[in-house]
Amino acid sequence: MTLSERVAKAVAAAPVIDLHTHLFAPQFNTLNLWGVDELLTYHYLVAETLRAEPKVAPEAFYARDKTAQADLVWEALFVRRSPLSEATAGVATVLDAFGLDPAAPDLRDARAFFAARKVEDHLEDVLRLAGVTALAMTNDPTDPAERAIWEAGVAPDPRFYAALRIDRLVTSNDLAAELDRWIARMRPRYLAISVNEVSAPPRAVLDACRAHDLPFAMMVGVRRAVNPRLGVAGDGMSTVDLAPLERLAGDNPDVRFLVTTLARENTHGLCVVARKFANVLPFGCWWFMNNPSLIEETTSMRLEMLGPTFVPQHSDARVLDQLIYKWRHARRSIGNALSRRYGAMTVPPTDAQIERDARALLGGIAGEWLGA
Ligand code: FIX
Ligand code: ZN
Repeated sequence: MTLSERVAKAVAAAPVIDLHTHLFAPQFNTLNLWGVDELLTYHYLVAETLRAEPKVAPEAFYARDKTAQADLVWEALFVRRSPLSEATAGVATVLDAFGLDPAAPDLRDARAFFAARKVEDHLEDVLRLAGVTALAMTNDPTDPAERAIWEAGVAPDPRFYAALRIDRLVTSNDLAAELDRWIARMRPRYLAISVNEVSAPPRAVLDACRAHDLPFAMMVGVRRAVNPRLGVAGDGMSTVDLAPLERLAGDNPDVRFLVTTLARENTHGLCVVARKFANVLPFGCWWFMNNPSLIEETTSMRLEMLGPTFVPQHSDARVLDQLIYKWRHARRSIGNALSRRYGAMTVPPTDAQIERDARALLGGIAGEWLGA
C-alpha cells in the first residue's frame, strides 16, 4: 500500500466524536430532522437556490411548504445544473450511500425510501455509515420547543452529548442561576456561544465553567442577517481581532476554550494563539470554511504549527443524514493533509503511528476535552 492509502485507511477507520452539530437525539421527537426534504431545505442549499434562480423571491420561496421548497431546490441545483458546490455534492454523497440516484429527475424514489425507514434503524445506519460514535447537540433552553422537552425530563440517547448554548441565555437577568439550573438539567459537556467579535463573556459564564469543569466554546466571526430576506440562510462573516482571545485565555488559565473562526484569514492567527495558550483548542472548519480545499489547507497549517493537538473538523450537521457526507468528505481532506505531512518526515511513519494520530484527530482529542 502507498503511504496515502495507509493514511486513508486509518482515517476511514478512526471513530469520530463530532464536537458541534445541531442534531437532536430521537427522544427530541420532531426536532430530530432527517430525510430528503430536510436535506434539500438545508439553509446552505436555500442560499444557493436563490442565487441560481434570482427570479424566485426569498419570500415566495419561504411561502411554499417544505416539499415544494425541496422540489424547487432539486430542480434548480440538481436537474438544471450539476451539483458541484460542496453542499450539493454532499446531498449526492448521501443519496448514493443509500443506493438512491443523485441524478434522478425528481424526488419520488428518494421520498419513498425515507418514508419506509424506522427512525431507530435510520439512526444506527447513519452513525455506522458516517463512522460517528458520539456527537454534541446544540441545546438552547430559550427555545420554547426544546425547553419543554427538557422540562418534561427527557433522557437523550447517550451518544448525543448536551452542549449548553448561551447566545440568548446570556442576556438573562439572573444568568448565574439560569446556568446552574440548566447545567443541572442538561449535564452539558461544554457551554457555547457564537459571536461576531471575541469579547470576555460575563463573569457568571467563566465561574460556571470553573465550578463544573466545563470548556467554553466560542464560534467567532459570524455576522447575523447580512441579508435578512434570506432568513436563516442570510448570515455572513467577517475577520476578527484575536487579541481579546489572548487576554481571555491568559487571564483565565484554569478555563478551557474551544475556538473556531469563520474567516479563512483568522485560521493562522488562531494557530498562533493556540501555540501560546494550551487552554485554547482550535476546532473545526466552520460553515463557510467547510469546503474540501479549505479543510485540507487548514488541516495542513494546523499540523505544521500545532502537531496533532487540535480537532480538524466538526460537522455542524442540522439533518442526521448530513453526517454521512460531512464526515466522508472531511476524512478525505484530513487524509490528504496528513499524508502530505507524513511524506515530508525524514523517517516514514509506522502503521501504528498513523493509526494513533488518526484516532486522536478524529475523536480522541474531542473526547478528552468533552470528558467522553
Ligand atoms: O452558530 C452556529 O452554530 C452556526 O453553525 C449556525 O448558526 C449556522 O446557521 C450553521 O448552520 C452553520 O453551519
Ligand atoms: Zn453551528
